[in-house]
Amino acid sequence: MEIGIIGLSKSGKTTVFNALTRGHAKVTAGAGGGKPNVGVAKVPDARLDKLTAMFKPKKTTPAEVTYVDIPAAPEGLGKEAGIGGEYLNRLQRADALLHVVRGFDDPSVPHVQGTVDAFRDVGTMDMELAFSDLAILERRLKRLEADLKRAKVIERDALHKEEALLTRVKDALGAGKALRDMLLEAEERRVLENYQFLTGKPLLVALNIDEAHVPKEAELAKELGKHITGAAVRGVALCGKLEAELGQMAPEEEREFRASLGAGESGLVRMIRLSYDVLGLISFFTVGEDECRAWTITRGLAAQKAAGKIHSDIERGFIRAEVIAYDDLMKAGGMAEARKLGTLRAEGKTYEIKDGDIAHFLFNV
Ligand SMILES: Nc1nc2c(ncn2[C@@H]2O[C@H](COP(=O)(O)OP(=O)(O)O)[C@@H](O)[C@H]2O)c(=O)[nH]1
Ligand SMILES: [Mg+2]
Repeated sequence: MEIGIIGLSKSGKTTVFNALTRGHAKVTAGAGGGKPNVGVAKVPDARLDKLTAMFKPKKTTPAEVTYVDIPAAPEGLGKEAGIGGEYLNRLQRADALLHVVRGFDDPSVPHVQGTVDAFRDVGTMDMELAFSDLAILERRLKRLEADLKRAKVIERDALHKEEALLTRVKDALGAGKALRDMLLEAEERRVLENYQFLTGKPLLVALNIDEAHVPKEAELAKELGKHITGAAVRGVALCGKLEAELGQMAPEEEREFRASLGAGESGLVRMIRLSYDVLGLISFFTVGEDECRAWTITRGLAAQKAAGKIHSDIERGFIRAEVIAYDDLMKAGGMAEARKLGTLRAEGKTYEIKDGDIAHFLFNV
């Protein structure tokens, strides 16, 4: 699962990327360029911490989300020139987009549109994404028209169907509706998936606020919420610069510093969780003396498929899963007690793994 970072030039994309991945990618006041930065963020999860305390494993492995910071934003981005080329290709490959919006005031960092206005920029990027999709739609519709002229009778039906679908999407986009908010049949979604439309991807909007505004983070996030809509859109406010600096500190030092600034739970932690959430992902756990680990799956996955995340042999030779809900394990205080209480139970191949389940798979190959 990969999240592509987008935003106007100098909105703080690389800064936020560094904060998320505790990385050291070069922050530029200038144009930037070169290869994309790819990094991994560990998903903070208090449940995994509790399981680690219970099982005292040699190793704890959290879930991860991959972020991609694409440096060479096209010159015209934010000026209705559209998104194209390698930049577009990279965005199309992402499972979701993270839009970093400039909310910080700093006269030494110029803004593409001259002034700092975060909510204007939220709208600008929505337009850019829509323009990009519209350009792809128009090209495809033109080609379909040509194909239809040459098509055999038996091919016509499918082409007409696709044409009608693309026209519907185009009209909706033109009316300001993102693809992710359109009501579509499963079959239609499948057809559209091939095009990797940007407005069809889940979107996370990060308002990159001023250091001075950190104590007002929650309030600003709420304000941001009024400017974003849709089921697959989330918003968060954080100070990228501060989070990047805090990320370089030792955990204890970070906690003290955060408290002294009046900063609550890390905006970053919230953002990573929301990334997970917006992608429709959940975690299940495996526990033991060697390792406690969080595994990432999409919601609704059957036990046998989930087992395949660990190893293909476990999926192939799946016999059954021993499963317990996180809360039940905490209530019982341990696996042996849970077994006695009957909350540790056996489940078959098709059991749908729930968020927070602790699973042990029995298999035979
Ligand atoms: N004051 C302040 N400056 C920031 C903040 N976030 C980024 N910057 C600065 O803005 C400039 C552009 O940041 P960068 O992350 O390279 O932006 P990008 O072009 O979107 O990748 C750099 O000089 C950063 O130090 C912030 O929260 N506060
Ligand atoms: Mg950058």
